[in-house]
Amino acid sequence: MQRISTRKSSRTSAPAMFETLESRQLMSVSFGTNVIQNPGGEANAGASNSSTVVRPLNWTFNSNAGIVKYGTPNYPTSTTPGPTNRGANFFVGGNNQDSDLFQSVDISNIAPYVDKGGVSFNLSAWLGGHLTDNDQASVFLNFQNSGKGFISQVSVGPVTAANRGNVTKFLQRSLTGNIPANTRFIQVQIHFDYQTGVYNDSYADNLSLVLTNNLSTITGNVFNDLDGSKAQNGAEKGIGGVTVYLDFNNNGQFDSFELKTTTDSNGKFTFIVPFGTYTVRQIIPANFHMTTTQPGTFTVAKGATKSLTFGDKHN
Ligand SMILES: [Ca+2]
Ligand SMILES: [Ca+2]
Ligand SMILES: [Ca+2]
Ligand SMILES: [Ca+2]
Repeated sequence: MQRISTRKSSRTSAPAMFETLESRQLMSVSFGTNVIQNPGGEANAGASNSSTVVRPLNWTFNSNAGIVKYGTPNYPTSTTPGPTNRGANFFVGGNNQDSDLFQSVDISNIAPYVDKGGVSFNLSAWLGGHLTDNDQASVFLNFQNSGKGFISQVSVGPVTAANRGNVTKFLQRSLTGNIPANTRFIQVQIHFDYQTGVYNDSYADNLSLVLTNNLSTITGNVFNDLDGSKAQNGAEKGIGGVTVYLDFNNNGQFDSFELKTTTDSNGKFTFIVPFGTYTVRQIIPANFHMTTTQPGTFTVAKGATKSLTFGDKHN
């Protein structure tokens, strides 16, 4: 029980120490690709003995966590059961105490989707250890708000000696879930839990964190079509303050149960919606008429964006 409480305190209290270093990490994320930088410890050369600590690029650290080269005596080799594309190095706990590696992923640029509960994640990692030694690695995702305050946590692992059958190897662990609303940073934390011996023999490699947008975007603009050309040309500007709505019953008018928004000062509008079939209309400003063709009913796929343009000309 004492071991568990030690691990908990290292998870919850340690991260705040690394604020400055973390803030230099990447500033935006994309869907459908691994958002972890240096996810396999390959960005710099690992240590080739147990007394040297080499820190992996893109990660901050706690205690003696680092990277070691495969094939270093008494460590896993290129043929140890584990990931096929393992590269030259793996992450390791270091000497005889708990340790961690941290990386903060800034997801502010996808906030509108996150806050509607529309972004899921898939986390996977290869986690390993040495023979009967029960040192064990886990990977946590700490979901944090804009001030890096804690929201919630999920994890994969640990992989114990029993899980490995007391054989030196890596096992893959993965988890899929939904990112909680208000998350702006995902702190990825590899926790190396020390149990026995003179060295923390917990290992990790090939981390992956892929985000999926389960919502769709309908976006566009309303412009002042001064010359009636049906295109926004020359100095024609957007029209702000125009009501644009999703005409759910397709009756050509706004009904109280329909979703609406208002164009910004540049005439832009955006709806974030479940994938499906929509008809978008504007409430044409007084003394204007629409020059462009009313967009028809369309289907927008999961994660896709549909763009529309409305041109209006003064009567
Ligand atoms: Ca690697
Ligand atoms: Ca050990
Ligand atoms: Ca025009
Ligand atoms: Ca309607």
